[in-house]
Amino acid sequence: MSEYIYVGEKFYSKENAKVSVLDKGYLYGDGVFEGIRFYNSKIFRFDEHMVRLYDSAKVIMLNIPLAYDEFKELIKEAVRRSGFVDGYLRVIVSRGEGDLGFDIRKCLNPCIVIIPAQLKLYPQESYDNGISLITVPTRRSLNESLSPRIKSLNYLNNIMAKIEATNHGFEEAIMLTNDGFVAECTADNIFHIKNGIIYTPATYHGALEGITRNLILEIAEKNKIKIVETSIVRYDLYTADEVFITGTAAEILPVINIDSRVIGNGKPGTMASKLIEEFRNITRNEGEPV
Ligand code: PXG
Repeated sequence: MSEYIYVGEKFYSKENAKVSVLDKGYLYGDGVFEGIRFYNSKIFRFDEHMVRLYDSAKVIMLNIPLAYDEFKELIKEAVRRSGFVDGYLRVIVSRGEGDLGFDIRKCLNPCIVIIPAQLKLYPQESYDNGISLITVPTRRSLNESLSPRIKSLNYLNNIMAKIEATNHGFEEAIMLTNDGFVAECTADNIFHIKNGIIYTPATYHGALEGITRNLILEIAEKNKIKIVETSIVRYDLYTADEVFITGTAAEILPVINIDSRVIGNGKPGTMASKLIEEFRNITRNEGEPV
């Protein structure tokens, strides 16, 4: 049985990979994580993910018990051990074991988990034909309560939004800020195109600074397409020529309908298709070899 899931201090088989019930990650969602892709045995935008992980940890005052380069090496080893050539990595650092209270001073051993996996979130049909979205009542968490820029283990807010979407037969939800601006989807950033210009919610409106989002900004700039990070309301999405969503797991998905309004001509847009093509090119060629 191959041992490729790292927990605490060593690798385990999938069946034996376990964490303690006293881990604060389990008890309170106290920890941080990253979802990373590797293509053709090369880890995509590895440093960007790792920097975001260390930044999230810093904000919640969690000391990652490994030096940056050591951590990267360990992740590469997990990929090598898995034998997967293409796949997804879930990297987690939780506060570790303490007592049943909140005092982080009692948690002396943060727990690292690395899970290489193979993942297909959406069927091919969704990529070919596009998906439909619904705006849900659950709002993106307030900056003033828990910064939505922290990729914490506590995703209940987004899970509630996802439940609302699936209850209505939709795969993904649009989440608004408390004052009604479009923030993002539950695990994806959102973009729309109007008259050849690409728009996406600014991070101060609760959008995670997604690695795939950054890649779209980069591709647009390289191709001299104007791209604007700004305040967006539902009206802008309903009347857009094209809409698409991006995330490490979903990659790039065209959107053809939002809240029962047909987007553009109801088919994946040509500009989005070009971006997807460029995205494929980059993911095929870039990355840090394992
Ligand atoms: N917004 C949120 C809230 C996210 O959690 C993204 C946008 C996209 O960011 P990246 O860096 O991946 O382009 C995320 C991504 C999943 C999954 O399995 C993904 C995320 C979190 C939980 C699950 O798709 N993060």
